[in-house]
Amino acid sequence: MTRIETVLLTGFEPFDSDPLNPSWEVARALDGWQHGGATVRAMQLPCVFDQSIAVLEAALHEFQPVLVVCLGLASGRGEITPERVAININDARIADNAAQQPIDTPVATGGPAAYFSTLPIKAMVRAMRAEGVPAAVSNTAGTFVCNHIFYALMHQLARSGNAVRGGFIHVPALPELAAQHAGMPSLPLAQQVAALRAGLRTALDVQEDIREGGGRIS
Ligand code: PCA
Repeated sequence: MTRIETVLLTGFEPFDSDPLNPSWEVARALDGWQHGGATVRAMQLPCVFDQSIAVLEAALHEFQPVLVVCLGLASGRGEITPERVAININDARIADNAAQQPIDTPVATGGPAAYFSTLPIKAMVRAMRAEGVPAAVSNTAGTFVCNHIFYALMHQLARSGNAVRGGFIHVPALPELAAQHAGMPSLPLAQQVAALRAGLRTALDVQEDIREGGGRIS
């Protein structure tokens, strides 16, 4: 029997009274996309502390993916940003979709302060740029539900002890969202999807990340 390899790609439901969440639009556009014997399975996560982790963990258990990439919206950013680091803190500036607003609580009690992404983030950024899409490494995923799920994912993968790669990518607003917020940068869906295809290809094919500057002063 041929083993079907799954790439789990998650996006979030809308939050903060937005009508849509680009991260889910990108994920679902890639549902069923294949590369090198692996097939993308898109899944929507609730924008809710803890509940999002339960949904993710159930999906990890069910699909036993070979690669896991979680997506979220970072409105205000104009580039696709693979995240470098997840930190063990919840500090919500706004309430989540279940009206919870944790302040300075751990994602996982007793867990390490942080985890690094195990995706080849520099090579992914290069591949995305080669598609003509603005991309950059980010050194903070914030302290809201995106960092929360990123940390929980890395914590789970670390504890499972297998070599499954995982990480988180923030995506910009779509033009239809930016049209409601003056000055908000955006990228069209087709460009975001093209960048993610390049990023996923890289994450599946490239073992060693490249050595290339990705630091920022701020
Ligand atoms: N972005 C939020 C949570 C859900 C989403 O898409 C964040 O950056 O934490």
